[in-house]
Amino acid sequence: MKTRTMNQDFHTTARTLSEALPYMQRYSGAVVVVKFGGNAMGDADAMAEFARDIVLMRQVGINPVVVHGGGPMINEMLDKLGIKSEFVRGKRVTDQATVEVVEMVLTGLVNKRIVQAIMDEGGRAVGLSGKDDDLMVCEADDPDLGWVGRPIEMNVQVLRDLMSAGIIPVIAPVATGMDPVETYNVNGDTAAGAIAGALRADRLLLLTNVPGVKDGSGQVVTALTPDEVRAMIDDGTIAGGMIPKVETCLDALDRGVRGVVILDGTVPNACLLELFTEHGAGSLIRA
Ligand code: X2W
Repeated sequence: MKTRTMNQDFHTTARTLSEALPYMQRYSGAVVVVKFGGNAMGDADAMAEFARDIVLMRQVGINPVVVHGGGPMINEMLDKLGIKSEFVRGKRVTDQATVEVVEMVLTGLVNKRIVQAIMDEGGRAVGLSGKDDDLMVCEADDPDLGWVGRPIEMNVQVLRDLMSAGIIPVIAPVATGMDPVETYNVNGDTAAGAIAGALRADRLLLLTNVPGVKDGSGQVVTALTPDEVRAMIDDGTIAGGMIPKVETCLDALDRGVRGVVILDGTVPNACLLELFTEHGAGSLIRA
């Protein structure tokens, strides 16, 4: 025989689930592109937790698409190989030797780690890069940067095919050029914005290691319009590494993404907090 003592924690769990219903209904069938930056990845436990959130999203009827970075992992491998690397305006100057390392690290180590983490939580995931099925075709972004790509043509049918089969696509930001022998290194945020735009995604979540866009007094702004973002760039409130990030957001909104959120991916359950609670997380930018 078993007896039951009702514990407050179980009630809280049940209430939390119940309160999430309207959000689950709102996002049912939605396409949510999640950019998982190298700085947000952390240790194996943090990776497992991220994967669990993604699998939960899929379980409640959302179509998550993961686009990852891996800048710190590329740095580590370049260091081991004794290849020097520098960034100009937030992008890695990428010569031939560097692009080979970028492709190996992103499409190999990092991509497969995320795919495995999602499968470990009971989801189905397939890893691909911009090269697969010509998903993302690039041209040189800036001659000074070498093999850094700017997406010029997107073919997202492969993502729709995977999503409709219940499979979570996990994409490494590496692409071909108009000449298929070329390999381009694409900034992870840029790739996520281009993919979200081509999918006309309902949400693009940019997971990073800062809590969002901050105002003049250092407070995180929870919601802002593209015009407000432009004004904050002009008056210097948004500066440094946040500029390319918000520019990616504005570009994604121009391409038809409904809303973009910059949030701290190192906070536990960051995606769930954003999608399924009144509280939300980070800074939401939408028209
Ligand atoms: C990036 C690609 C990886 C990336 C790089 O080489 O580091 C360029 O800078 P995070 O972790 O999202 O920063 N590409 C052109 O974006 O990683």
